[in-house]
Amino acid sequence: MRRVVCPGSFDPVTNGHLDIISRASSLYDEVVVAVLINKNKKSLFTVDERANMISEVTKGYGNVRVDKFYGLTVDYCKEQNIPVIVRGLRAVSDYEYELQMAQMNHRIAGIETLFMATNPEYAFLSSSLMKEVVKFGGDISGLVPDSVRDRLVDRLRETD
Ligand code: COD
Repeated sequence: MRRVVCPGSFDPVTNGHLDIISRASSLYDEVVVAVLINKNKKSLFTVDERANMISEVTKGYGNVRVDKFYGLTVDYCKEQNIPVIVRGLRAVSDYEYELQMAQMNHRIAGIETLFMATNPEYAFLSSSLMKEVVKFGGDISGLVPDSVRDRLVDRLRETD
């Protein structure tokens, strides 16, 4: 069975993330979306909330599973016996960091990275921009699933 890991912060999941997940799901038998448990980074949503939102919006795909992990992505890949990581590349600015991570991951664990060119329709999306736009009252409809948009609005209102 051919499996791939799609790791990330997903705080929260956007239509850009979903585009990569959906395209990976047509290439592989199983896509594991792995949400990083990062104790040092302050996130808007808890890791469980982020994972639940992804599960909800990917439930239509028969071959997407959501999990959480702590530590190195390559250790998670080894533990799950998955040899490939998929990453989306939005722009040249993503490239340097992604290349460095891919080369390190290959060097220390032999894990391959598959880069997917982002769909231009979503190339400008990032979770942090979504939060900033909502915080100041902007409309992000069509850029994240509606259920995620509503949760983002509620959460940012609560924390205002
Ligand atoms: N369109 C398409 N793809 C997108 C878009 C978009 N608009 N936005 C984001 N993506 C892609 C990203 O390129 C990435 O592939 C994925 O979606 C997840 O993105 P984020 O921003 O939610 O997640 P990141 O980039 O913060 O995740 C970083 C990791 C958690 C993967 C990384 O920090 C990591 O592996 N950490 C664990 C420790 C480790 O192993 N470090 C690396 C050592 S070499």
